Amino acid sequence: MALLKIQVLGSPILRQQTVPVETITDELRTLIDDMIETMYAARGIGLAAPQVGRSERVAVIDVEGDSPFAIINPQIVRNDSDLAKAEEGCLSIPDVYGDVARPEKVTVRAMDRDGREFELEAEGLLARCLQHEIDHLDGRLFIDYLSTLRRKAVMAKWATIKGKYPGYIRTLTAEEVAEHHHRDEEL
Ligand code: GNR
Ligand code: NI
Repeated sequence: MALLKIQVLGSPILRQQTVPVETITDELRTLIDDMIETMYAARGIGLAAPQVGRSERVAVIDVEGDSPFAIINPQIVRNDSDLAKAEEGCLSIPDVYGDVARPEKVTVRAMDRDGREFELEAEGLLARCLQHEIDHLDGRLFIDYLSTLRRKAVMAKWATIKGKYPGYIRTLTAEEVAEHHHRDEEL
């Protein structure tokens, strides 16, 4: 397995549309495994392919911390008209947070890593994470939903942070990875 580099805000691939997966190859399964490892090392609850510089329509999610799964070619087939507002962050915009209103419940149809189609009815944080990841697959980021005022504040903050990521690349530090393994041992 391998840790992947994370693309941060400013990297063009984060704004590109992804390409649906036609066949699930061993190479794609390796990508999925590496994305799961990277998500854990970065302490995220989800990670989408464009965040690791890839354009396949695939993301991984683990909201509970013990049950990672992949969504391949996901689509939202139903969403609740009730919106819920909660704070979001993104591994591609480190140290930036903002409130986003999204449908409280969604039904997502996708393929799993074995090519089987499944439907997932979700609410709460899982529903939010699914929508956040599917947004990534369409080139959208959570900051796109902020008010003009809040977005300006967030971009001003990002201007002070982005210098830490030359070439719009975030390489997880040994400390970040060590902290992850340490947490594993405690469980
Ligand atoms: O780790 C993450 N936390 C999170 C919190 C609220 C809503 C969405 C997310 S996803 C994010 C990881 C990430 O950037 N996935 O694309
Ligand atoms: Ni994200």
